Amino acid sequence: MRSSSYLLQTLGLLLLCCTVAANKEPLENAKYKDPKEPLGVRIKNLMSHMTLEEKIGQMVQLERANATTEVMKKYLIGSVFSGGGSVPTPYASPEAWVNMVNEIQKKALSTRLGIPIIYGIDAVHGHNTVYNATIFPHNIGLGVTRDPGLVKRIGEATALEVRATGIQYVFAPCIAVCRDPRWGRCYESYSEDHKIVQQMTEIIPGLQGDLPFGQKGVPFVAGKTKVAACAKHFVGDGGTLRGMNANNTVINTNGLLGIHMPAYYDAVKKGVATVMVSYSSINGLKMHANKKLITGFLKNKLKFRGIVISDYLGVDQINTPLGANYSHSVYAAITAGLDMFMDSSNLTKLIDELTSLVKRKLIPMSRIDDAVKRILRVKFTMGLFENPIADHSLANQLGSKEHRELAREAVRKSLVLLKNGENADKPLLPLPKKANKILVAGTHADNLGYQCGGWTITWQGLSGNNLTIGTHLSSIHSNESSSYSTLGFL
Ligand SMILES: *[C@@H]1O[C@H](CO)[C@@H](O)[C@H](O)[C@H]1NC(C)=O
Ligand SMILES: *[C@@H]1O[C@H](CO)[C@@H](O)[C@H](O)[C@H]1NC(C)=O
Ligand SMILES: *[C@@H]1O[C@H](CO)[C@@H](O)[C@H](O)[C@H]1NC(C)=O
Ligand SMILES: *[C@@H]1O[C@H](CO)[C@@H](O)[C@H](O)[C@H]1NC(C)=O
Ligand SMILES: *[C@@H]1O[C@H](CO)[C@@H](O)[C@H](O)[C@H]1NC(C)=O
Ligand SMILES: *[C@@H]1O[C@H](CO)[C@@H](O)[C@H](O)[C@H]1NC(C)=O
Ligand SMILES: CC(=O)N[C@H]1CO[C@H](CO)[C@@H](O)[C@@H]1O
Repeated sequence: MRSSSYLLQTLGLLLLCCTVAANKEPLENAKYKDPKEPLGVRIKNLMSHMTLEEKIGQMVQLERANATTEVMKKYLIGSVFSGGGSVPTPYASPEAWVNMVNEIQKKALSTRLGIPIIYGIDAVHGHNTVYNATIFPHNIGLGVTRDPGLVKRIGEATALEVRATGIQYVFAPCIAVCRDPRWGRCYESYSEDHKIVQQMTEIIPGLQGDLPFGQKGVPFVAGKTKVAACAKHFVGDGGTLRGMNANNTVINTNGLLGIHMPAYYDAVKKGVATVMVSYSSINGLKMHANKKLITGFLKNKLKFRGIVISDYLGVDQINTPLGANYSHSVYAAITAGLDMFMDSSNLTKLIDELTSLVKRKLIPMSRIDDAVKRILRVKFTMGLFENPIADHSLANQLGSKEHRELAREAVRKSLVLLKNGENADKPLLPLPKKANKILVAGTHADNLGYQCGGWTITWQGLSGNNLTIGTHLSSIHSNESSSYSTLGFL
């Protein structure tokens, strides 16, 4: 009797352990650790070592404040990010950022498989969360420069500044085609004209590096001075009803494919590593639950092979109110083709739901494997396994003179003069060299924070002159070579 109950126990144990990795090869010299092995071999080998828990952990991106040692190790988290305005300390130096990111990275590296995290941040007009970073004009300004080469150089500069802080991933560019200026996030769009938005996807090879000759459409990041980019927000974010943010884009197939989709062709062709899903809906269906467009179009038709990431709590918004019927939301998002959840608030709920959906076979293991393969592909491709820890060697790139000069060039090229005076015979500009008074008007006139707009230090930007450095109004005042003697304020 004893031996049969032992058999039953063993069987039970085996069943319980059905999520244990199949590969029994010793980890010390596992193939995935060898950079000389081809990408496909490394991915396959690592996945053969992974348990369900380790796979699901890779699919979660947490806010830095939640990335405690306990959580990182217990849930085997694959990615961490800085939410809008989330900084190690106010005025943190690039060195302090590097140390913070490395601290979290070391937690990930100390887990069984030692899979490095990828750390993301909204660097949407320069490395805008970071004190003393170069702030470039917003996309709406860059669009009017009609200069894709300039935008590519801005991508290169931004990548260096982001790497200066130890970060490897940016949630940019926004390739929305803003069709209604009432949309509050219109400034994040290069243009209402999809052709201009398409040209400006040149920022992607700027951020990530140029795809090697002959390669097309594979996620690519050229090493330690480049960052993974993110085309967002897939798709139709700039086409919502009356410009209402994250609302419904009512459109037929021709409109969708002709206006909002074209820039995704360019982004994928140029090797964009990730795509972020939009909070908005298409014809009443939340994009986070849209299988036809995420899997059917982006993954199958455009052959996108990188990571599809949610927007923050985007999955919680599939059902209303926020967080309702969460099990269904997780199911719908994964079934639609989502690979990574940006979600800090409901970590244990998310992991429990996802695990349970897989164990109940409502989500096939093949879907989880597709997601994990994409995440690992990006991590291996960008050299994260070889270079997970950042050093301080790029610190002087943050806010460098060269980058500030590039920003000035962009500002000059983005200025738009709609009308110069009453008529061409009586132009108002240039202003006369000698004038007694000049009126500088408006709440933004003496406010660098306001002038920099949203996504500057914090999510919605800031007021005042304390946290941004730049050409201050007083410098016009004090400019000895100008003859303006009085400045008026409103
Ligand atoms: C659009 O906005 C309206 C008004 O706030 C809201 O009732 C509706 O649910 C929104 N639709 C979507 C798809 O978000
Ligand atoms: C959750 O959503 C599913 C699918 O829409 C639906 O069948 C189910 O009734 C919902 N459950 C609750 C509690 O709302
Ligand atoms: C995440 O961090 C924030 C800020 O520290 C905290 O308020 C929140 O409770 C944390 N959430 C979880 C799930 O740990
Ligand atoms: C800003 O960065 C530049 C270039 O790295 C550096 O020279 C300068 O000291 C920094 N300024 C502040 C206030 O940190
Ligand atoms: C800006 O700095 C000044 C001088 O240090 C201080 O008095 C003021 O409160 C600061 N303003 C903000 C918004 O932090
Ligand atoms: C001061 O005026 C001169 C001549 O107009 C100009 O070249 C220079 O850029 C100005 N400096 C500043 C800080 O505005
Ligand atoms: C499913 C769930 O609990 N969602 C919650 C996630 O966190 C946000 C913000 O804390 C809540 O509002 C949601 O209800």
